[in-house]
Amino acid sequence: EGVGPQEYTLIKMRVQELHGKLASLAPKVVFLIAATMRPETMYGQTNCWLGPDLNYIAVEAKNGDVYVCTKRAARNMAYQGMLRVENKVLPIVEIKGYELMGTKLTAPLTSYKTIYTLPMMTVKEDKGTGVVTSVPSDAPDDFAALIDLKNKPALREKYGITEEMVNVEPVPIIDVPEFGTLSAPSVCQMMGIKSQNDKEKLVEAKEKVYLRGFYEGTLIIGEFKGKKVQEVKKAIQEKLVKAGEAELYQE
Ligand code: A2H
Repeated sequence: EGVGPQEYTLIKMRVQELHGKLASLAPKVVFLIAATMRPETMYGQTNCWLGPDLNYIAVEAKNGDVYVCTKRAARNMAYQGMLRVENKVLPIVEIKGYELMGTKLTAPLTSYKTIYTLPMMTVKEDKGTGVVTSVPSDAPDDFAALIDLKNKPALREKYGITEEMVNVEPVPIIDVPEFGTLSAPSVCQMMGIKSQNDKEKLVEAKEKVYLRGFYEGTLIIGEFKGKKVQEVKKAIQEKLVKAGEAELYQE
């Protein structure tokens, strides 16, 4: 980890229907809050990752909406003035990741009208919000975890995930010299990565794709089509924040 605070863009993924423990929150609007370093990739979101065994809480945001994230993230949000009760965390619901699997979400910028929450074993409790948006076109971790769920019926069954929920494909959003428009899938293929268990290779793949995507990538979709990622990252972040679809967060 680097020195000093890390800034994340928090992406608000709206829960379409409130079931189970979330049902008691109606008529409030509930969001899973994903932390990303790559707001410019939100055009390619295909699903949302939660750690099945992590603990999540629901808390009230400034405007009365409900945010779902880890307790640790909620505490940071409270200190950053993002929650209704400042400097304090008052969970209105406590819930395990596995209880939220298969939740239908509406996420900004992606062409998928509905995306689903799915399990990823490597989601860390002590980073970001514990909610990770999945962009398999540009994130090797996301691509590997998605192919695992597609290839392993037993893994899907364990968490009540249907084939329909994983019936998504990486969306070409950024062109990277040599890697093409689906850089994570191509690098995973070149390196023989077949699962999220290929941990060492994934670290290497992630570095390659991340650096090249950021410094040499060009967007091929949306209003900033044809522009370099580096030049538009900030503009896309600001646009999401202005639209009420994202917030800035530090840790
Ligand atoms: B990134 P850094 Cl397209 N556990 O977002 C595991 N991973 C987490 C996490 C957690 N609790 N919270 C955030 N992340 C992921 C997009 C993306 C990301 C792309 C490419 C690379 C990439 C879509 N997933 O990150 O160590 C999130 O995935 C590679 C660095 O704090 C977040 O950004 O820099 C990134 O890790 C933050 O990791």
